[in-house]
Amino acid sequence: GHRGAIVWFTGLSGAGKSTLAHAVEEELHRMGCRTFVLDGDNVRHGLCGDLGFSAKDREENIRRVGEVAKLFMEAGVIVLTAFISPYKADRARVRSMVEHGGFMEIFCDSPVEICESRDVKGLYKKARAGQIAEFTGISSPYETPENPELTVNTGKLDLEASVRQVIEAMQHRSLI
Ligand code: GGZ
Repeated sequence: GHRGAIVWFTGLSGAGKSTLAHAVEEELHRMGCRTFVLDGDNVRHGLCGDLGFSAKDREENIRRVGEVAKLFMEAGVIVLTAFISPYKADRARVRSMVEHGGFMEIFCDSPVEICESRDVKGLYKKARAGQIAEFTGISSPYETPENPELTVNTGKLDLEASVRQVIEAMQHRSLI
């Protein structure tokens, strides 16, 4: 068996957080782990449907996600969260809610130039055109993690190699 934990992916829009979290989840399932992925797709429409992208709303978004992740963790689940979570203070607050060792911050490191050149959803183009205000990396800040448990170079690595790095880091920390 395994204990509950929070694996917190942070990085720019288009850095591959959600894709990586879901791929890691698949691998964890193969290993017999109980997991749950929280990301914008299942949170920003419901639980956080009243929130936008101002600094204050992002703070509240991350606070709620942190509280929900903690509940799942207490139920013994390995929670994988995929949110930009651009502010250091907000990430630190979630970390401080979790007992030592149960929280892993994973920085999905892909430079804004690469995220923008891929622009999978066309959001960077809209942000440049002024159609989306306060867009992270363009007109809203992203505070790079200083001491993440792991940095994955998602701008360069393929998905399989990225998954392997996360799984190895989790094993190294005895989470699995
Ligand atoms: C950043 C935005 C914005 C703005 C809409 N800034 O690539 P996506 O589409 O699927 O991921 C982004 C998602 C970010 O939501 P989070 O909940 O992760 O943000 S935070 O942690 O900062 O609260 C993007 C879309 O929402 N999106 N407007 N202005 N991303």
